Amino acid sequence: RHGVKTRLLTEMEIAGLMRPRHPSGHKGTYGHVMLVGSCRRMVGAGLLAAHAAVRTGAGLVTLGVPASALPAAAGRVLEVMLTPLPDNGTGEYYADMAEEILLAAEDKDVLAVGPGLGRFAGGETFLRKIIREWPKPLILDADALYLLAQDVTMLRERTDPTILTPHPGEMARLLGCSIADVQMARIDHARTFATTYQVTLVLKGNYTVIAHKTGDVAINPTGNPGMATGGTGDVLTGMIASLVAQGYDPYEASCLAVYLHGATGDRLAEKIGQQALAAGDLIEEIGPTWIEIE
Ligand code: NPW
Ligand code: AMP
Ligand code: MG
Repeated sequence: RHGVKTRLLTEMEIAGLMRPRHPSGHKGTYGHVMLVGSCRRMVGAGLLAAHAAVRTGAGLVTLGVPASALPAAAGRVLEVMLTPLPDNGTGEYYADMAEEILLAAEDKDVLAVGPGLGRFAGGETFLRKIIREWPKPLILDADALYLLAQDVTMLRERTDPTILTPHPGEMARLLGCSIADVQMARIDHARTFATTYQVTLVLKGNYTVIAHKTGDVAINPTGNPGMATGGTGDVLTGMIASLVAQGYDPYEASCLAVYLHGATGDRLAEKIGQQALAAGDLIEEIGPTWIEIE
């Protein structure tokens, strides 16, 4: 492999990526995020992602939820718009919903699928249609990665920018190997996946690896084990989606969001301790952390 770079992200590089808001900017300037997730059992996951997208600067944020889970999601994050999606009758998604999602997302700038999506029969067909037909940046996380693991090669049908954010368990499932195998060669696995499928691959965990489709790799030094708690990954997905909606390049958005997410966790750990750190607290600390870095 010639010319591919591996580097540690620095605060200076991240500060250089951060863009000031334009004096005459309006909510249309900063993009519209569409998230799909939050089934009734995990309504919090999509709400965390959506709230994080708001706090990272997106102009507008819409969260799609199964129709009968909408009352449970309503009013929790006032800035977020909700869209009812096909429901199997119990607050879980119904497989035949790709068309409706594509329609709901038509005027949005980025689509992120997965936080609290659930794992439903026929989900693979649903995801394949989204991968084929969604013509703007796509982020796949959490249960969308579970569905993708049914047939990873469906990614070859994707032509537009794509970001995957697996934790080591999800990465192992995508590769059909053990978590120990993933952890033994994190950089190699991330790079090979990104170049093979031409996606941005964010392999999470201590020293998150961000691999570009060309094979370039960035390693993130921020974050701490206080972040090993439910919902922190969902927050990251919302942050990446927010930056992509604002026009950041998908790889730069991933590097910036991962660094900022970890630095926010570090700042919060100073304040309340690793033990007490909760995903929702991260969201309120994104702004102060951004200011500190910029
Ligand atoms: P083990 O066995 O614990 O050692 P899954 P999920 C492994 C939603 N959520 N290093 C882990 O290993 C999500 O959005 C909802 C090593 C286990 O085997 C999804 O929709 C919340 N191993 C859904 O839940 C808050 C690691 O991965 C496996 C690892 C399922 O997501 C919580 C677990 O992964 C949650 O976000 C690491 N760093 N990290 C809500 N409030 O609504 C993970 N593993 O089976 O894919 O399930 O990640 O829990
Ligand atoms: P998820 O498992 O999808 O909820 O994602 C967990 C998030 O917390 C990811 O962004 C991880 O990188 C981060 N995280 C979890 N454990 C650690 C750790 N020990 N050090 C740094 N970051 C972590
Ligand atoms: Mg997750």
